[in-house]
Amino acid sequence: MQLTIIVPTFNEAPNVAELVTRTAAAVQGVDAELLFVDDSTDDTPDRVRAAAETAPLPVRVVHREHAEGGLGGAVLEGLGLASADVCIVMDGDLQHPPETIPALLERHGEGDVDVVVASRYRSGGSSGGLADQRRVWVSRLSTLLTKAMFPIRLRDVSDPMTGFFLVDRRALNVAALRPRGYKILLEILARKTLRAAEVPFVFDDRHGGYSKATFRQGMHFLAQLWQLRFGKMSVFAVIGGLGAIANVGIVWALTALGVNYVVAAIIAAEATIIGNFLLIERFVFQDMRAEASNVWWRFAKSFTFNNAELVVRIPVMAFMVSTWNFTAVLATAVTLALAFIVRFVFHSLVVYAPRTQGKPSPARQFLDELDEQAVRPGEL
Ligand SMILES: Nc1nc2c(ncn2[C@@H]2O[C@H](COP(=O)(O)OP(=O)(O)OP(=O)(O)O)[C@@H](O)[C@H]2O)c(=O)[nH]1
Ligand SMILES: [Mg+2]
Repeated sequence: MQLTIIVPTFNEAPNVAELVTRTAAAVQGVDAELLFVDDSTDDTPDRVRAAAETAPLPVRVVHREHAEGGLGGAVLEGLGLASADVCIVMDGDLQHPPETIPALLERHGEGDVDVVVASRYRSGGSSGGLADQRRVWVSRLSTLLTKAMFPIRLRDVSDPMTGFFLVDRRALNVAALRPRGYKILLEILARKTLRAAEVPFVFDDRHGGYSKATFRQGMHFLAQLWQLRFGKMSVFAVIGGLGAIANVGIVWALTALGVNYVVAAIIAAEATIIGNFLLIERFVFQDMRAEASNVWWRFAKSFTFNNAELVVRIPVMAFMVSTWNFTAVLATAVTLALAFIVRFVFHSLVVYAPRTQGKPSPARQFLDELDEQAVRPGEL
């Protein structure tokens, strides 16, 4: 097989038949297959099976029960399941016209690149199908930001955010890719220096169905971008910084309401610790959660550490001021910086440590048992 066309789908039933027909026509004479990786809650898989019966090329659908990693996860799964090494990823809503496939193949056929991007921003291309002016600006700005962050790896790519591209999976380290977020091409291009080229395409209007792009995905994209560029530690730092601001804000608000300042400080500290934990779960260590201990246990470790840190940092500061003659401000800054590093290391190595294969400790067994009992459905 020469080519696998991977189509991630989430509730695209009204588009399946036309997509199969147009794709089949576009790849006539090529030994190709169509592979749908589907997370739908509608009858998209049935529509695919129905279309497969009369299609002139092999059409497969893999329906995923748990939709791991959303769109990005679906594409990665498709890359793993493809029969051909040369894969084209294409949306299921016909915004990516299958008629562009021959141009992608032809460019790849020149033999000097691993990735061919279908770009909305090359001359001859168009982003006309973006739903409204706001989406156009979001797309433009995020493209600009992305290119600024990866000036070298994205040198030849004008549209790193497109979901329409050809990739030779032999050039990838598929295992190193993280299926978070919407922008799998960015993940592919940013991880490793690949040889890339582009062909223009006209981004069409959605054929049928509804958009799954949301503000939340936009936030995920920013987190993804940041992580690719600066790694986990910087996201962790940003969250820590936000926590410090929230901390001050809560103390201010509570004391303004007449709450005693010590009580206010304690409430603020605990609230920030919990908020921090929720944010790092979601945006820093999300890819390590599956292998780590359960969420309550992680929370217990994180919560204990942060409270211990609070308790330890003050005497250390006092020691620095009284013995080493540090100013209070300098002592605060130094202990905060040290605490930040220790906290990061503790979280990555302890809180999110992979579960051990051997027998868990008695304390751990007790907590797991408690956890299991607590979530068991009640029998009345
Ligand atoms: N398998 C899978 N596919 C998804 C998921 N979310 C979106 N998709 C598919 O990914 C493609 C792109 O999603 P769209 O909703 O069209 O996103 P978009 O093109 O940025 O937004 P619009 O311009 O509004 O269409 C479509 O084929 C969707 O069906 C998901 O969680 N799992
Ligand atoms: Mg779309």
